[in-house]
Amino acid sequence: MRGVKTIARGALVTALAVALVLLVSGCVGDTPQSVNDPRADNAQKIWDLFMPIFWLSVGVFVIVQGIVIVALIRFRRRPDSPVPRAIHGNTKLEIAWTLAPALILAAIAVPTISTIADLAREPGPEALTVRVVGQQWWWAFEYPDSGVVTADELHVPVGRPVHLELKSKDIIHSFWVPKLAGKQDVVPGRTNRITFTADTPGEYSGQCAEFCGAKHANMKFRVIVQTPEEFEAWLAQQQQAAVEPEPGSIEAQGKEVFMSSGCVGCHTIKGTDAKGQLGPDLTHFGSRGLIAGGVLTNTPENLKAWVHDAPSIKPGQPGRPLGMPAFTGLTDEQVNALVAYLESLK
Ligand code: HEC
Ligand SMILES: [Cu+2]
Repeated sequence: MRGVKTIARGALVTALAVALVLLVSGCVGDTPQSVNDPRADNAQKIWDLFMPIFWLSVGVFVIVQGIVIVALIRFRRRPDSPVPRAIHGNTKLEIAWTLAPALILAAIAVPTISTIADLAREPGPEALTVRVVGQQWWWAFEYPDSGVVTADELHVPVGRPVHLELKSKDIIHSFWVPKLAGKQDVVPGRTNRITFTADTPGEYSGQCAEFCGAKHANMKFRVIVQTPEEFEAWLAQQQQAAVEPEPGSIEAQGKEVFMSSGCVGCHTIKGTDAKGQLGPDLTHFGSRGLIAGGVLTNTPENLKAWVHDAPSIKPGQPGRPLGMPAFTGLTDEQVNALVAYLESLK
């Protein structure tokens, strides 16, 4: 008996230690995709709804577990205890524990429904509209008022409502930037909406939050919140045609490789013959910080690796090669020229 008790005590201490480590690990500093640090009205409203419900749940948990523990200890079997009297139901108790949760749920429903309605409200005419197109496995961002098209990075001004029209090219995705706005499904054949007003400039990471196939985990993006002046400057720059390389330069060679290697079938570079629609618009690729749904940061070395063998960097499902193909046939010199050209497209 002694041995069993010692083992049980050891197991309990170990379990508590593990639980404590897990609890404390929630306090680590840098949490780029945490909802508990809202930086926009949308995320703030959800957080303000979540906290009271969380503490209410803690109260329910403590009361229910307290009653269970008291009952276990007080009414436990003792050596000389008689066989307990059998009882059949208790109407008063049953009404009480049916009514109490119903009342709690009704109380939670009031602020929940009003928050849903609040978040779904149409923004005013001053809002910036951006069309977000989710596709396996990257995000395109289109600014219909200025004709700008980009990928991987959504630029928005601070303090101005942003109205996202969410569309899908293929299957269901979900758009989620935890610090700015709640999740919203992106469904083929319909347009869903998110409105938020960011309150702090900075970079916020986002992620597809609906399993959408082999590369789902690499369907990331970034929201760059800028001051209105920075944002207008960025927009003006993105509206320009692609930079034209100096004749005879390595960038000019790269452009030639690009135009003759099949890249044009899938990519657009405005002002050139590249008019493909399958992959991201590369007109200003050099001004972006991420490659291919955030699987790499945009550096010349990473871009080189990507152009050489994209499928091994962003692995998918064998036999179903969706996405960018490998270009292992290109020489090192050709890839270096391509990289110089693409990085010059600021
Ligand atoms: C069959 C279509 C196809 C061809 C051909 C193709 N690409 Fe792509 N490319 C894509 C797709 C799709 C993506 C997005 C992949 C992803 O995010 O998973 C992509 C992504 C990229 C990116 C990253 C863009 C960004 O903003 O993140 C670059 C750069 C790129 N391709 C360059 C090239 C070059 C250079 C060539 C020619 C050597 C080429 N591509 C040929 C389909 C293609
Ligand atoms: Cu997705």
